Amino acid sequence: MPENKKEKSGKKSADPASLEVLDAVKDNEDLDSAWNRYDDMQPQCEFGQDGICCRICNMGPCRIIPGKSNSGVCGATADTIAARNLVRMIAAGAAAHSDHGRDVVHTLIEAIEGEDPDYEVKDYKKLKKLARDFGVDEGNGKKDQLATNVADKSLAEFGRQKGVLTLTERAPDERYELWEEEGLLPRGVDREIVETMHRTHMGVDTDYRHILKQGLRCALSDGWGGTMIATDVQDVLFGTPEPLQARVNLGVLEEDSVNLIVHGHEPALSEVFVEAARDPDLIEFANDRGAENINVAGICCTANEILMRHGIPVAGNFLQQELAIMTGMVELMMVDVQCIMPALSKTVKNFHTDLVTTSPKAKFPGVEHKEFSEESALKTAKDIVKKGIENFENRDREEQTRPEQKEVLVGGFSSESVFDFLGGTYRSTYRPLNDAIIDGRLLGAAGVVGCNNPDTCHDYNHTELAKELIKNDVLVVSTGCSAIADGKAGLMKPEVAFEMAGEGLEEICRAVGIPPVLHLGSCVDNSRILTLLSNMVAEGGLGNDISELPVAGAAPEWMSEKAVSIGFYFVASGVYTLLNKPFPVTGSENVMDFLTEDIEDLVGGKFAFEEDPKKAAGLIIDHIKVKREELGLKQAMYAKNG
Ligand code: SF4
Ligand code: MSK
Repeated sequence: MPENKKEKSGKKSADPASLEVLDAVKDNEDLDSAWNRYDDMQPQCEFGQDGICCRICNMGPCRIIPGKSNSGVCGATADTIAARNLVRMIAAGAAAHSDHGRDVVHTLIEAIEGEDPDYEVKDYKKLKKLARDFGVDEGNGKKDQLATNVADKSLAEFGRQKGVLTLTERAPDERYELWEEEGLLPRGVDREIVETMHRTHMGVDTDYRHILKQGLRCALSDGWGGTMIATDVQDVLFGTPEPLQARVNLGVLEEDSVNLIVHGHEPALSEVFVEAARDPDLIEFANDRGAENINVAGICCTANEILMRHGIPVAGNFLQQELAIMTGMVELMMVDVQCIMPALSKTVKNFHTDLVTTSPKAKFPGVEHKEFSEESALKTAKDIVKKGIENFENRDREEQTRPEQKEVLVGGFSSESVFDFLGGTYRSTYRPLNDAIIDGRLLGAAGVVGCNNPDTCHDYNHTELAKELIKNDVLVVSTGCSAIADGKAGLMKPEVAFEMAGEGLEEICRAVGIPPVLHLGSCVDNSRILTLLSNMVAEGGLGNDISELPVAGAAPEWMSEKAVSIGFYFVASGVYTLLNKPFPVTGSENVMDFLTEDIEDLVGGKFAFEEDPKKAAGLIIDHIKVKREELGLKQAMYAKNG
């Protein structure tokens, strides 16, 4: 069994609320959790961990055993097999993000063309910016015409067969030219995913470098295509987030209110769900049933979406989805797509919680399905809210566990609003940020993102890494479950900078009132980080390409295929990217060398793997210092960063 933080710390989670719930249910033999199931799974298959098993054709399954079977039946080597497996993970991750993006565009179309639609364009400025970036005709100047043109263009981007994804032009010129030279400029995401699957079919692409290059291109079509369109169109439809305050952790569940949880990724239904829960008739219905109010809270990235735009409380991140139900306080959990544990359907059988699936793409056996469509979104949302209210009387107050822990956070940052804050009185500008890096008040910046995984003490790596970075004057931006972990740990309160940040970062946080860790949103909002990096280059003074910036990325508790795609699009964009555990390719020395060394010559970014968050922070800081030196910047202003 691999060494991990769970063994070292002896804890399943760094989060006291999660530990409290796990402790409360530990004697219930009918209940299990991701942690128990992970333990039951030990030892995990080493061939799988090393990425050297192949079952893509029926001559297999094959596994590489050095000295016995050095290749598959077809002759595929460990290098080929590991590379193929990895890029298939990228294709699946890119598909998940991008299908999400496509659905958001369909919601935009409903907003424009629907009869009595439940959606409208909320950010016209962003719509115009997107139209300009897409080079689309502004039509008759009317909002609907412009939105139609943007929606048509966005949809066409997904299946783009020829040419290049338009939004890659947001990257610095040098980056774009590098992608062009290396044959990495992506076409439409559908096209890249299909080609990735084709190339990794039995008997097609055999050269691991060539396979991995296609992985990079596929990931770029996600980051600068499907994912970026998802974020931008969501901002157009639901509004670009602005800084706001919210609460986070299981303590947001309320004793006297109907607790409804939304979990998954796509905000189209959860946006109207929030609206439905504020409906006076439904609140009155809840009051009649003995509840004081209707309390909507979120899990995972759906949580981040409605937190960012409405300040809706977050109940928890990925590993807390089962725990929320185990509190016995949740009347209903509504789920859509991605990161929803199949185990939920069994967990709810032990509690009064109703589980409802909503996406046409995701049903669970034995679980009620109330299908969402844009045409009847509000009606569906109201039906689900009502169902949750009706379940309020079934809560067993004797059996519930009520964790007290909840933290305050300031979230709602975007690539636009962060830098309004940082000093752009008359216009958004990255000048103050770049200047802070140039004069050494900030050492640099890091994006810490991604999932939880029971192979690592829950939240520990996220929070320890962030603490270590801010202590060393590295501004942290965060998304996904990592952002939720940091929020729970109190790292998203401006005042935490006074206790935990280095002197330079503290000075900036004090001057502009921001926390040292900025919540940038959900997993698709990693595209905000790409935009932010491009804007930093465009502002000037920090080189001509993303790879020159004193920045890094990290996913210190990663688990999903989406995280693999995200890691690859960051590296392909020139970012040094650190993961706690390697990708499942360790059975191929060549593939490992390519990812941690050779890839840097190709794209300027590379991967590093380090499980200990303090050592990981050290690697990031060393990398940032090298970049500063290469830029000829004086080292950081404050002695400890010297
Ligand atoms: Fe085995 Fe080759 Fe078939 Fe893979 S493609 S299962 S290595 S024979
Ligand atoms: S939800 S992809 S566990 S970050 Fe986006 Fe969290 Fe990872 Fe899912």
